[in-house]
Amino acid sequence: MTNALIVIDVQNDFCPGGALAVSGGDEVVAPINAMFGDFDVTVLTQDWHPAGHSSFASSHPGKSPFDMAEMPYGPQVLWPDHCVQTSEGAEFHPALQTGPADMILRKGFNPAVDSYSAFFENDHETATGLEGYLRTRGALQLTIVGLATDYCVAYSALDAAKLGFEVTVDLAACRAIDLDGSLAKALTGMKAAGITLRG
Ligand code: VGL
Ligand code: ZN
Repeated sequence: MTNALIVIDVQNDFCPGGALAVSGGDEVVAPINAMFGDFDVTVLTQDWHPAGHSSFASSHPGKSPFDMAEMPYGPQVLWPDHCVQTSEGAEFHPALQTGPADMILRKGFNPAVDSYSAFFENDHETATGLEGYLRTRGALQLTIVGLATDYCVAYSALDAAKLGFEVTVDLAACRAIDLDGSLAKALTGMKAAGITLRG
């Protein structure tokens, strides 16, 4: 059985001091570095938005960060500007080992559509190509870790389960944003989808 580690968005902007800091976000780095050797396939994802991205509150006059907006593909949380392509905030946390990664996947580069999931953009239709990569590498069992538990980790895990992968989320190597009960909702949804929650 080929297993894969998918490390979601361990970037400066999601760590303390960053533009969309997740509480304790930097605490995932050490456990993730310790996991690389246990997997046949390793993928890092990077949230990678153009300046002026439609998920930024600053792109919606009169809106503030964490307000909601109605997009053609459904409701969307508006975020502070974060992970702007080539900015320091978009770089991986400096202590994250990137050497062991087989592939680095960037997402969220479409100006009009956000992409929480590593598999599909938020329209739930536009594929990132990760499914094909994992299948052609023969990976069937996925362990997903990183930031943030209730957004990009949960959306990636739910899509992976829907695609038929056997999915584990290791919560010891994840941290959450927890906006209006989003963490509880994400955990309930992942359990209902048959995802194994560890840690
Ligand atoms: C994320 C909000 C906006 C994440 C990315 O990585 O969970 N959350 N962009
Ligand atoms: Zn983002």
